[in-house]
Amino acid sequence: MAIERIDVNVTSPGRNFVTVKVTTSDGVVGLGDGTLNGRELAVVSYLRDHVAPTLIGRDESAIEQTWQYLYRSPYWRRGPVTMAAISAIDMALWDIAAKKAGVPLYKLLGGASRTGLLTYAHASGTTIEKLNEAIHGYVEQGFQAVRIQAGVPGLDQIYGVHDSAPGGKYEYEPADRAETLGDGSAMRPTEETWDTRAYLRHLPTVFAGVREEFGPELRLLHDGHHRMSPIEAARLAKSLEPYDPFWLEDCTPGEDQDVLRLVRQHSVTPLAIGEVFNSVYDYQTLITERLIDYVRSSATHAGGITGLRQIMSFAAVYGIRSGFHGPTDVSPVGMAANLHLGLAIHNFGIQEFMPHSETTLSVFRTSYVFEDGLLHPGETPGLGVDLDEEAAAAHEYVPAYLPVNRLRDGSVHDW
Ligand code: GCO
Ligand code: MG
Repeated sequence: MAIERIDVNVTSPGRNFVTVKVTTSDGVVGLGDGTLNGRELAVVSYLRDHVAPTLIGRDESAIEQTWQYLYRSPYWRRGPVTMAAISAIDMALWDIAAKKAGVPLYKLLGGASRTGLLTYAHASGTTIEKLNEAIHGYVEQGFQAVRIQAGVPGLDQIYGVHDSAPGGKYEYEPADRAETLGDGSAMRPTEETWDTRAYLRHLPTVFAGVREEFGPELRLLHDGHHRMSPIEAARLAKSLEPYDPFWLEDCTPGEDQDVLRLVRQHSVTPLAIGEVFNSVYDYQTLITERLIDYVRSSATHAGGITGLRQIMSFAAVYGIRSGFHGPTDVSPVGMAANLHLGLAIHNFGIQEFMPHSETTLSVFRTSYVFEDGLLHPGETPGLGVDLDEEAAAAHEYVPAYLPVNRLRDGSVHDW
């Protein structure tokens, strides 16, 4: 049997998603997620113009070989656009293989290593009181772990912070419709202002307020979103220690791997990095020197099941665990891929879970389940996600970008 067709679907049910649909000569369909928030159409072109034509007629079961072909043969390696495209194809081929075997994908990956996946939710609030309200909502839903982000006095809108709807239902996820300028011919992302000193002073009081309300058991995570210098990151990691954080994520921009040595020298706060990485080489120093505790990549950006499994096998040798990226800009297809791999590998740690909106879930039909704080990919053969193409067609692509971040003096800062 062979790959007969490759279609690339772009839909925007609340936010943009890029989905690859591979159809085999015997009529089996596989789906893969290639969504790259804010740069979606670059991946679409890469797939339609440069990948799809080279794969028609090839054996769909040669997954490893196809991965190597797409990684090595273009000569230009890695990068978020290339790797998102490879991810989408790889996921679709694994989906097909598992559907043909008549089993949920995790069974092809070695079977379940656990009963379910410990999952964390995103709680946030402009004040500590509002944050605590949001956390109560998640605890009531059964979550055993929450990421906590709070407003900083003196700063308006900042990363990851909004006041939840009652019941802790999470609706915030950054990707603003681009602002249209003047005659509508130019578009720009929205802008935010940042002050690291104010944040560093405030965050320990947020952790203190949450611990006081919830006691020692609830796992608390925090995302620094790449905003600190090495010494600032070390200070923050150290100042959070009394509150027993589960992890501090992206305390510095991760591409400068060496600086994590400084953070480690000063603190025992567990560290998580990697949502913007796309290959095992981005982790080489971080893993071999054990400078992180959790791998933050997702199947959508790190080369699909094949690429992410490669990273996790390497990490396993060093006792480093997974904390796969699961924001709403990873589609339900990518989320399912994370879940199947997470269930199968030995070195699973925790899974991020921002539930998709009702609108998104009316286009992507999922079979994963959340119960007692644990996610499970379900028992449907393959990835277990269907794309309703008719419903998808009703939601046209909308240009949307993450905000830009500036210091008070106007300098561009990491967002
Ligand atoms: C997270 C992330 C996301 C990113 C988003 C960018 O930890 O989930 O930091 O919220 O900002 O994926 O596209
Ligand atoms: Mg993050």
